[in-house]
Amino acid sequence: MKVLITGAAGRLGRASRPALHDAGHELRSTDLPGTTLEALDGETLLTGNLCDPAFVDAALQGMDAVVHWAATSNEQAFPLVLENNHRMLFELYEGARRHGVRRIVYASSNHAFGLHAVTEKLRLDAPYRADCFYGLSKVWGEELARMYWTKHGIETVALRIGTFMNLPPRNARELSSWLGLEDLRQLVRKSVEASRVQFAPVWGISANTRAWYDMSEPNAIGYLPTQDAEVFAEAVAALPPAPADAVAERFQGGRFVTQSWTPEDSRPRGA
Ligand code: 15L
Repeated sequence: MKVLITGAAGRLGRASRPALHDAGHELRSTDLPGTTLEALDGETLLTGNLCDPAFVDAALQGMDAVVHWAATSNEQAFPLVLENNHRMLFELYEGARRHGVRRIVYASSNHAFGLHAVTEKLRLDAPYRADCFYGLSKVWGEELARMYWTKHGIETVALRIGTFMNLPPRNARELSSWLGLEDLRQLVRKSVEASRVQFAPVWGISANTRAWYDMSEPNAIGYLPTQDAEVFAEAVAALPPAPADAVAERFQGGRFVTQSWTPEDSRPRGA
């Protein structure tokens, strides 16, 4: 299959490209001008800004599918999120319409659900609870993708990525949210290769014992994670304790929730 990878020089792009390459897919990879990237055998590299429709046309020409990692990937000033997440996604899906692209694998995020309490176990149809503007852009992105399936027949696998750092878990939260490298590779390959997915959300984490998601629920791509952050639990317990943060400990989104949080005693009276 001919696959475009965006954000190819980022953490997720770098880690997932070999999986698609080794599976025999023909890769065209993009990132912003100035990024350094070494091409894999047969891979074509292209630099430019996906907010520019002319670059989107050049990138999508002849592609069957897109793995879209490019985005602002944490909480930032709203105008930046608006440009790199909302606007870029609009340009990409409009480009997909122009070029007859069959499927987009979309990097959604656990932060679209980050205001759920850590005591909850979510199923795939759980209500969105964004924890910041970045998380909110992922809610918008999932709904945009669902709309493009229904109105234009462009399929999307929405990967609700937990924590992928290409490292073992670094704290207690990551024992729940961790995604291991082998599972990431399986996830991306199945997202591209599964037949007929329509609009399909999938939790992008490993089979973590402490997962906040019901990983026993079947998903449309047949993703079956094999790694579990729990094997690192002892090592995590031995780390120096992180500074206490009652808000972060209460919500799945962790410190993304604490950022720009108004303490209860500073809120409008009666709130
Ligand atoms: C995300 O969505 C971010 O892109 C990533 O940098 C991590 O912070 C991750 O979530 C997380 O929740 O750990």
